[in-house]
Amino acid sequence: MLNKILLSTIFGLSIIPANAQWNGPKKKPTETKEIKYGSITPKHRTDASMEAFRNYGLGQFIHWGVYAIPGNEWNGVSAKGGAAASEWIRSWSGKTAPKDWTKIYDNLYKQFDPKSFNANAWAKQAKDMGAKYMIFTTKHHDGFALWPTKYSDYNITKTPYKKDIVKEVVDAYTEAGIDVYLYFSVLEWNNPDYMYKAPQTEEEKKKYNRFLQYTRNQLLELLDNYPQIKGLWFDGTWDQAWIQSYDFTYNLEKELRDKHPGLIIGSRFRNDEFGSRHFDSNGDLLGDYEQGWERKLPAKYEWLDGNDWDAVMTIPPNGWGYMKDWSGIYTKTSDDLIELLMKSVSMNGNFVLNFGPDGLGKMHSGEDKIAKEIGEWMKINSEAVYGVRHANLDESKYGYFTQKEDNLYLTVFNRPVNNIIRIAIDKKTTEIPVSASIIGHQKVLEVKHSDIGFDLDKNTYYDILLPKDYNSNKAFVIKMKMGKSVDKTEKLMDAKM
Ligand code: JFZ
Repeated sequence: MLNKILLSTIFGLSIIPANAQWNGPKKKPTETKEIKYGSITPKHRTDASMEAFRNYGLGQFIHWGVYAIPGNEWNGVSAKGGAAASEWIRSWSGKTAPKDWTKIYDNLYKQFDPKSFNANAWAKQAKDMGAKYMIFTTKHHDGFALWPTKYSDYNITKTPYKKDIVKEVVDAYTEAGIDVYLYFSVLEWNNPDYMYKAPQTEEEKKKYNRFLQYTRNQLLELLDNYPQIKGLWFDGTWDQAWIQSYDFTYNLEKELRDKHPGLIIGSRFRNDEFGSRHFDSNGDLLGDYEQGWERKLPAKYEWLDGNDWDAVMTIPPNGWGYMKDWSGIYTKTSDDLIELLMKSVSMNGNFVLNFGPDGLGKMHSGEDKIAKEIGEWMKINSEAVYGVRHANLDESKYGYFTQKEDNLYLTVFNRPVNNIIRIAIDKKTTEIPVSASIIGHQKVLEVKHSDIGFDLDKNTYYDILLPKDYNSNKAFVIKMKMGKSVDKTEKLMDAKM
């Protein structure tokens, strides 16, 4: 919310509309409207590509572009407070901004020569971390293209590096068995044809139409160049000019899908003719999954209304591009991130962790550390992450449930002092935990039925006894086998009052 206010008032560049807020359950419209440009995809695609998306669990985001060179500072002066985020540094303004900053920024590409860049090393790190898909910035709001686009000169071939970075990334990750999605910002700060407000005059319409055709050309070009990609991750689609182009974007979505069967597109691509974004005016999701969980998670599974979704997350509080200096800010720990990961997958979402490599192509040392720690954890516990689904149980104060067939997982973040993990099971269900163990730990855990007999309680309880000598300084996963109940819960009489 604060971020949105900042973006719209300080920079006055683009305004994220209020209907893109993700603070609670979506209000369903009370009446259905006649919509011509609404959702064109089923609520729940069941094809192989979409099933793969649902099984990823963990992903990696990479924000890379010429903003990596300054790394949120210039000549030792921090852009903190002067720019919305490190990848927004071009819009640095106020007292701390260097003289002629925009000009300096727009010439940075002449120095872009990432000598340490090794796409295979990035892919290996992502794989070791446990990522099953990755999203790569082909072009951020500054308009700089990391692939040799035919449609703009502001691209990688004009840098000393010259080579097609998007190709290197797509090839390396695909080779490593990680699915690739391409991030694409429609918004372009320094394209003279770009417009924030809807075009009014004939001349403006002509100009914006050129921009729309340019956008279409680039997208078709990306699909032609990198046919292995699984999806497109859109951004910068909140300005009025784009919102008013619903006829164009509707047809473009169809064209992209026809050209690339199985393509996965999130809800941040387009809107209907009433300006309704992410969800059309009848409340139907636009695109294949909900793309509004950015630096935040749903508090309740019910808010999601059965839609697929992903959450994208930064390690610093904000800032997606490289940030040289991590001092003086809270950076999330691997414990924080593993908890966000498990919370996401427990609600059927994918968790996507962002990395912002530096101007030479190296990850921040803090990111290296996080990737390693998450990877070590995933090596033991990933079966509670991949291919799992929301478990139909009451929330647990110890951690998060996930489920796969007859395996129920509880990732424990809060260990009780008495070492008894109490699982609440609906009395009406016949599936109960029949055995339990800690993943990565040999010992079988004792499971006891503790039918407490609370009056009017819909649940009965199963106690899992943790070995007192089992110590862990990270979250651990209790794996339970679910099976048929043998001892029937006694039917106690409920009090009449
Ligand atoms: C956008 C970009 O502006 C940012 O630089 C980064 O690439 C991020 C992944 O996406 O930022 C947004 C977009 C939407 C919201 C917030 C930040 N939103 O809807 O709350």
